[in-house]
Amino acid sequence: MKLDDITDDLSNSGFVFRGIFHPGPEDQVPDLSSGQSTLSVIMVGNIGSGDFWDSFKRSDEFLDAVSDPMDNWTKRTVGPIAAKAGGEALFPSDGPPYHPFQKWASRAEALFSSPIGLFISSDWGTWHALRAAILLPEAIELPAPKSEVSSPCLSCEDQPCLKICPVDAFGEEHGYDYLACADHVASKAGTSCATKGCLARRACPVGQQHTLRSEHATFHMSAFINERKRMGEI
Ligand code: B12
Repeated sequence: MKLDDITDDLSNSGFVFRGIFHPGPEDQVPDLSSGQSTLSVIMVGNIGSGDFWDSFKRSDEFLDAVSDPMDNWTKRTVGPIAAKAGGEALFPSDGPPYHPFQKWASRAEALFSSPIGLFISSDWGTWHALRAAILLPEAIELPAPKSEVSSPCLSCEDQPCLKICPVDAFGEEHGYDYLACADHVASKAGTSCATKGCLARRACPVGQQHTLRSEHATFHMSAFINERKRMGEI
């Protein structure tokens, strides 16, 4: 199976090929369930809303309003693409313990940790997500490396992402205070975060053209808040 066939299958379903790497022991990539070693890992995700959101909105999972619709649709769609390629898929929601998807993604393409914890690309900022990793038992030839890129945060003097959060959810001392964040997003004062996406994320000047559409942002923020409520955390 050629890499082009896999990337075509992914893009025909609304997903974006996010790069490929050959794992080493430090990457903590498991073997396949058949016992074969994983020799290549293909990262799958989305950038902004784009085709991904439109494809998801047409899915049975979205239309039937099942629980965890995006995760379920992703599993139903990417699982068979991985199997057709002779491999199997892992998902970021598998866990806890969770697989280190951000670390794997940064092995597959130029991604860097940002001051607010999300990983950033110089092309699409933080407006991307990871949806699956396809593990393959063969060492697929890696595409030619692109020219060296460094983190856009290194040349960002103002760091507006760290100044704008009304509840100071991101701080050097406390890391990401996700409960303060959730409390705010669930309150009237947090309507902007709840309907347009995290203010700190939106303050970043990088990749603004990939900002999520309002309905897509609302979907993720509602899921974040509803889960905190279900867990009795807020
Ligand atoms: C657990 C988790 C959370 C927890 C974090 C709990 C905490 N302690 O901070 C909660 C539920 C709060 C959360 C929230 C969100 N998350 Co989250 N989360 C994960 C998950 C499933 C596992 C992380 C993990 O344990 N990794 C393994 C350990 C070993 O690695 P680690 O580096 O120590 O992991 C830490 C960070 O990933 C951090 N973290 C996770 N999410 C977020 C989000 C923010 C804003 C920050 C600062 C930190 C953070 O928490 C982890 C534990 O301390 C990953 C998926 C994955 N498998 O990686 C997604 C993931 C990291 N989350 C992601 C996102 C986008 C979000 C949200 C922004 C989603 C949304 N609503 O739009 C929200 C944040 C709300 C906001 N301000 O907008 C993306 C990040 C993509 C990127 N660009 O880097 C991931 C990769 C999922 C995905 N499908 O792409 N998340």
